[in-house]
Amino acid sequence: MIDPVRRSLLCRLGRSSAGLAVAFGLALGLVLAGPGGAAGAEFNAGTMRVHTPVAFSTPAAARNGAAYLIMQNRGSAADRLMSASTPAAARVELHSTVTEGGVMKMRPLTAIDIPAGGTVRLQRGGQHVMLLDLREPLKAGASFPLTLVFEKAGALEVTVNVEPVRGTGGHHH
Ligand SMILES: [Cu+2]
Repeated sequence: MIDPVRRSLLCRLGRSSAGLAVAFGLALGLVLAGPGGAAGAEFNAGTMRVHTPVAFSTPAAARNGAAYLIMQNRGSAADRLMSASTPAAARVELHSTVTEGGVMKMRPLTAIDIPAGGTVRLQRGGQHVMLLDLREPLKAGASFPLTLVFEKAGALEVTVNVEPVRGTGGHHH
C-alpha cells in the first residue's frame, strides 16, 4: 500500500520538480518558514508533530548529507516514518548508526517507529534522514523542503534549515 506512494514520489523527484513539492505542501495547508524562521519551527500532520528539522553544511566535494528532526506522536496509535524525499537530493534513505568493532556504520532502515504518545529524535550519531547524491552542497543559512511520509499521518512537508557544522569531537581542527 505504501510502495506505490513511495515510488510515485521518487519518480516525481527524479524529474526534479521542486515546484510540485512546494505545491504539495501548500495543498496540505502548510506554511513554509521564511528565512531565519528556524527557531522553534514545527510542522503538523494530524496528530504527528515534527520539530526543528535541521541539516549541517557540507563541504564542496561531499555527495551526501543528512537531516535531523524530532517527531512527536500526539495520537493514541503508533505510527511509522516510512520514507522521505527532497528536491535537494537524488535519493533519500532512513538510516540508523551502529558501532561494530569500534567502527561507526550506517544501516538503512525500512521505517522508524514512533510509539503512541512518544517522541523520537533523529540526531547525529543516531537515526537520521540520509540525503544521497546532493544536487549541490548544503550551505549554512539555506533551507530546503523535505517531504516525510508517515504510515498513518500521511505526507508532511517540512522546511530543513542548514546550519554550519560545529565540531562535536574528533573531526574538529
Ligand atoms: Cu546515513
